This record gives sequence, C-alpha cells and structure tokens, in this order.
Amino acid sequence: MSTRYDASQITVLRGLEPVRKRPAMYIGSTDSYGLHQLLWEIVDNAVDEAINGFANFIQVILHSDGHSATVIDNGRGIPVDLHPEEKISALEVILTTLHSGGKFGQGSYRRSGGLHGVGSSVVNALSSELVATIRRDGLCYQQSYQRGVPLSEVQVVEADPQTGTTIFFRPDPQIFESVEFDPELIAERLETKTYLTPGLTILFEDETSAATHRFLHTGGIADLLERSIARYKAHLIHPDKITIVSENGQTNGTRIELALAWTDLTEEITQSFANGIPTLAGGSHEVGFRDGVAEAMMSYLKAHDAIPRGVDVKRSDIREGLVAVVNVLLSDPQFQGQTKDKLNNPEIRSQISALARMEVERYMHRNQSTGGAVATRIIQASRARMASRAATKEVRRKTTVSHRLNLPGKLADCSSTDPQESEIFIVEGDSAGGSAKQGRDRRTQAILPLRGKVLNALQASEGKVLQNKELNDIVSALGCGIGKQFSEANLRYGRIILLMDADSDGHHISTLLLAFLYCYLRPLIDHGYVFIAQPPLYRIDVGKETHWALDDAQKERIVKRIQRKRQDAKFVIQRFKGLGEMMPRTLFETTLDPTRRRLLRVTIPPDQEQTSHQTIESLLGKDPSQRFRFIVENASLVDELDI
Ligand code: 0R9
Repeated sequence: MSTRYDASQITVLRGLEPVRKRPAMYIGSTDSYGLHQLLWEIVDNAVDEAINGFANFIQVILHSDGHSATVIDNGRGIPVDLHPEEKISALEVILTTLHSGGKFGQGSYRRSGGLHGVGSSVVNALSSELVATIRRDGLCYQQSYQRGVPLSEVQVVEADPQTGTTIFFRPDPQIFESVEFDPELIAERLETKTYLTPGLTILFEDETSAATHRFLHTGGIADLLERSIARYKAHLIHPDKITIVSENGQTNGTRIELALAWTDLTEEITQSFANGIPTLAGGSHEVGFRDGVAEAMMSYLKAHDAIPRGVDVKRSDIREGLVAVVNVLLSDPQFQGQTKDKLNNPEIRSQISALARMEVERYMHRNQSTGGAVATRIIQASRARMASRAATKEVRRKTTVSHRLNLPGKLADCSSTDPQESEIFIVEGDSAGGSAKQGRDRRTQAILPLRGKVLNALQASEGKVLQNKELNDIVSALGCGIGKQFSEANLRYGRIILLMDADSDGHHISTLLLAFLYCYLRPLIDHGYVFIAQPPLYRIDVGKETHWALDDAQKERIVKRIQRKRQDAKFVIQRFKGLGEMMPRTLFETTLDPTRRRLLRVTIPPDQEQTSHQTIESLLGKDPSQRFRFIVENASLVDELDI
C-alpha cells in the first residue's frame, strides 16, 4: 500500500485536526471514560443498522493486548461508491469528515448531536490504526488509516457474497492516559444494548481472558426490568410487571417503551435510555415518566378514596420502591451535560407523561389486585416519611444543644476550643482509635472512633440515618447540627479527617461516611472541611534509615531509588495490616503530625457537580461496574494536599 500525499489528504488532516487537538471536546475526556466512548461509538453505529432493521448480529472482539478492538455487523455495509461532491468514497467521507452521516429515511431512528453520534471519524482521528472492511455488492473492500489519514484508496480484497461492516481500531496512546479496555464494562454495556434491541444478538469475544459471551434478550425492556429487580434483590409487591409501548401515531413518530413495577425497596430506581444510549443523568423523558406515574397513581388513589385521613401523600411516596426502565426512540435526540448523558428534547416530557398517566391508571383499574397492593404501598411510604420527619426533628432538637455535656462518650476531645486550630479524626475501630488517642496532639486533635456499622445514607430513609448511632455521634461531635438547624458557625473543628485502614474495608467505610456528609452535611464538603488521611501501608527499613510508602507503587519506587545508590542495600519491609498495628508514635509521625503528613482534601469541582451527584447515586447501588467507574472518576474529585 502506498501512502498518498495529495490535496484531499490535506483537507482530511485539516478536517480531523481539531479532534486530535481537543479530544475531550468530542469524547468527554481522555481517560478510561473517553477511551470507551470510542468503542461505544462504533458499536452504536452497528446497533443503528440493527435498530433500522438491516442487521441482527454484531460481534465485538477485545484483542488479547486489551488495547484494540474489532466490531463486526451483518448489515448492508457502509457504501463505498464515490461521493458525488467529495469525489472520494462514501466510506472515506464517513471516516474522515466530522459530523458526517448517512441520509436517513423517514421513520428511522438515529443518534445525533453532541458526544454521541460524533461519528466514526472521531474514532478514526483518535486511533493510531483503523481498518475498515466492507462486504457489499458481492465484494469485500478494505481501507486502512493511521491517526485518521488513509494509507490508500478503498481496495477490493476479494469476492464475498455476504454483506456487513467490520471496523478494527487501536486507540492512540499519544491521546489516551491509558489504552486498556475494561472487559466487564464492555460486557455490561453490550448486554444492555441487546435488551433495548430485542432480537439483536451480540457476541463478545474477550481475548484477554479467552471468554465468550452471547447476548440475546427477546423480551426487551421487560427483561431488563427483571434484571434490575434481581440485581437489587428487590421483591415485587404485585404479580405482574407493567409494560407500556406507545402505538404508532400516538406520539408523533416517537416510540416510547416503559416497563415498571413496585417493589419492597425504599428507593426508586429508574434506568433510562434514548435511542439505546444510557442517559445516566436522566432528562426530559425521565421527568415526563415520573410526572405521569405520579399523576396516574394520585388519580387512582382519589378515585378509590384510598388516602386515610391525616395522611398527606407526596409524589416521592408514590415513587418509593418503583423500579422502571424508560426507553425512547426519537429521530433527533438532543443530549446535554458535560458527558452528554442527559436527554434534552422538551417535547418528549409531555408525550411520556400523557402516555404514562393514561396507561398506568388504566392498568390499575383493570388489575385491581395490583392497584390495591400499590395503593397500600404508597400509603405505607407516606406514613413512614411522616414518622421519619418526626424523628428528624427530635435529632435536630438534640444536636442544637451544643455544649460539651452532649458530646458522645467515645469522643476523645481536644483541649482547645478554637475551631481554627482544632481537628477531628474519625477513626475506624477501637484499636486504631486507641493508637490515635495515644499518639495525637491532645491540644488540637480530637479522635472519634467508629465501632458500629455506618449506614448507607443513600439507601436508608432519613429517619433511619438519623437514628444510626455512629452517624449521630459524628453530628454531635461536630456540633454544627444538621438539616435546617445546620450552622457552620457552630462547627467545633476546622478539619474533619477520615482516618481508615488502607484496605477495601477502610475504603468502604470512607465511602459511606462521604455519602453521609454529601447527603446531609454538604456545606462541609463544599467549604473544604473534609479530608482523607493517608496512612502508610509499608515501612521500609534500610540500615538506620526508615521510609514510609503509601502503596505498592511508592514502595517499589523507594526500593529502586535506594538500590540505584546502594546495590547491596538490605531491606526490611513491613506491611501494616491495619492502623491498629501501628505504634502510637509511628501513627503520629506518619499520619497525624501536621508538619509531615499528607492529607487529601475532598472537593467537588463546580463543573462536575451534576456528574458527581449522579455517580454517587449510582455508586452506592449494587452494580459493581458502576462502582468501578466511580472509583476511577473519584480520583479526579480529590486534590492532593500537603498540610
Ligand atoms: C461495525 C460498525 N458498523 C458501522 O459503523 C456501520 C455503519 C453503517 C452504515 C450502513 C450500514 N451498516 C453500517 N455499519 C448504511 C447506512 C445507510 C445506507 N447504507 C448503509 C443509510 O443510513 O442510508 N452507515 C452509516 C452511515 C452510512 N452508512 C453512510 F453515511 F455512509 F451511508
């Protein structure tokens, strides 16, 4: 293959240059999130062909290096004939021109706008290598690219009676922080696609682990709802799931698919999609759905005179325990938000709300046993909320009495009463608490050991959260009150430091505490009071020198650095199983001493507010792949700080 250097190539380079210059503008970021966007883009193009009825099989191969992938569909094949204006093949136009797309006939659904549907050209621009193979009109064609530049014209390879498109691509390590694909994340995303496109088979070959997954879900979103219910270990409170699909013409060419059921969960779980793209931040379709369901049930309750005297039913009571899937297929979806995961088509809100209102109410009238069970569930939720509000008031009353007599017994307070110089360490477990109490500077450092279980503030009701002993002790110790009674002026410490073991249990407790602070004492995070301590994991002794390492990577670096200077150095390396193993003095020197320690300050950058909220909401659910994504993203929410 000869490399071409002609006029068209120069335009191509110019055309894709902005993508390589500012990749994040096109794919959101250049971290793992952005990397996977490349794959989603190619897969979505193949799924488009299936949604429009021309393909029913897609194969995705993650190659053994974990850094490159191939997507194959059995559709019509991207056209390869010469584009009338550009004088190059349609394939080349698609792969080298920003925002290019086919002409889509009436009634076909296509992703467009914003991040999603940026087009294969963006993937091409950000890949060090891309090979497109097209089977069409009895022939197999091929064209290869490097960083968006074609290496030749489209070539005929051989005769081939089949049709379809194959795209191999290798994300460019010059662009991405890491080019390692995550097989679990891919499998999850691909399986979800098959729920949303019933009849489509996706075969995922993960060559990194020699595993093959075949996904086919003929039941569509009803099956997806089933999976959601199972994942959350929820139990239906009525016999059948409710599915609603808009009839043609009912919603102006937009197809709406809803599946819903009420369960014994205390939260509401809605998964929404627009044209098969997950809309993690919700949008107009979710809002419309919620409105419609609330109106339907309110009307049903009133029609059956089911609201007892003194009970005030709120919309949130109606949605408690509701598990739902909302999918809309529309011809011009508008995505919004930094990561383009919010649907912003205003017309869809009223369409979905009208459909849900009419169909849910009709279903309840026709299925009285379900209607009755859901009505009872809603009244229970209202009563529980009212009781929890009473409990909240009680806790607030207690917390505002902020004299020392009200402090928790296990708090080892500092002697200073000046918040400017005082700090509190919230410590996991009694034994670590003991070391910290002995090792601290008693004048300025308070220690609050946690003994019992910390509740997940996102999963428990407000009443339960506020009755939780450990969380209540934290509120009492901080002195700043909670909810409407919150007063930053009453905060007793200038720094709130979470000190946990450097293991998964420790990280879990930190996460739960952060979730509590985020939900109930948010100004403490926003105003920079909250920190995470960084206790060392290793002690490295070399002769008379002692070094501390926070993790394996740092340990390796220290060992290598010393070995470079002294090849015969003898190391004694101790790994701490927990903070409790550390001598009080060691704990002070490495973790508590303000002149030597490293703290991480917890912050939420203003531009990541919405994403953080959504992520925290989904993180504390039970989906491990979402949790993984959270951990990766959270690294950027934390600033490293030396104090
Ligand atoms: C493996 C990933 N698959 C794809 O990227 C893919 C794109 C694509 C396609 C058509 C068929 N299969 C495809 N797979 C297609 C679309 C149309 C007509 N013929 C074939 C059409 O929409 O009119 N294309 C997506 C855009 C284009 N083709 C086009 F713009 F080149 F027409």
